[in-house]
Amino acid sequence: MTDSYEPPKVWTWEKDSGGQFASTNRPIAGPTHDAPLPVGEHPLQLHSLATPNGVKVTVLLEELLEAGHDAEYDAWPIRIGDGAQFGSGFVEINPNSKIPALIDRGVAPHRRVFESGAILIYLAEKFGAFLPTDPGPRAEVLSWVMWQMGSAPFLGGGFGHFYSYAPEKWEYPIDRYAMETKRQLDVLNRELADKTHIAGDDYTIADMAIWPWYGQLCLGRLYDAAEFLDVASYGNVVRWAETLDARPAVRRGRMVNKLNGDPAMQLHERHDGSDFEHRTQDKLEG
Ligand SMILES: N[C@@H](CCC(=O)N[C@@H](CS)C(=O)NCC(=O)O)C(=O)O
Repeated sequence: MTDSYEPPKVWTWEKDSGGQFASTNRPIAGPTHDAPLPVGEHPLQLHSLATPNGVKVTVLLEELLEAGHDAEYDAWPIRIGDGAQFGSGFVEINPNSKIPALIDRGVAPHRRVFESGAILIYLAEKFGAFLPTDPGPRAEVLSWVMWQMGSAPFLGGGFGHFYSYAPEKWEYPIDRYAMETKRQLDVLNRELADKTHIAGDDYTIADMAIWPWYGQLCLGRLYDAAEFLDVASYGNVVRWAETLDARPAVRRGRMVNKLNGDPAMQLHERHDGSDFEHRTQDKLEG
């Protein structure tokens, strides 16, 4: 990092900043092109991608289905590397241009929901599951959902960005965000010392919010950073992460709208429970 940079009086957008995603980063909101969204046959229409923020919602939907709720949904991929989050249809359902976003067409008027935490709460309330109704336990679950929403940008946008995606390795930001990420892992590790789940003994949307980020980090799936952050030292988080990872609905949730990696784990579009069997990329390409 050059230490001679002197910020100008007024920042202007003159060049992209380099690094992964630079081609889609921009300092203005709003749509860049016309692109109506597709509509499937189910009331719930999810537009997303299998990043940690997307996986939170697909895990919840698959858990709801597994528990017998009528939560059938269509899931459509938004190719953020190609700028699809700036298409007019997507911007209508999320003015912030980030996945995930949901449309509930089962209510009149149709309802849009954006921000993964808001989608988790909306679905948990709609189906009366994975979120207690008693004010005390409910406050505990919502506290952890909000903790996740506030904390993960330091992990993803901070640590992940500078450790994996930035055009060069700079010690200052990597140090700063590695320290904060490890502090957050320690928060979880202490909490999970005497509980099976993050908000108590029940599996809730707090676990579903936190697992795709911190659980997958401890399973070595995020940023290739397990060794660097010594995730093995957070034994309680690792145990919890492995327990959730073994759930069939979590495995299915990870597959939905996944566009890279093992073809057998990629289900680009999800319209029916049988798609996991018949429409993964290995089957479509084979
Ligand atoms: N706070 C948002 C964050 C969503 C988010 O950052 N989504 C990323 C993928 S994980 C995205 O769509 N990035 C595209 C972009 O920034 O242009 C949420 O939790 O829903």
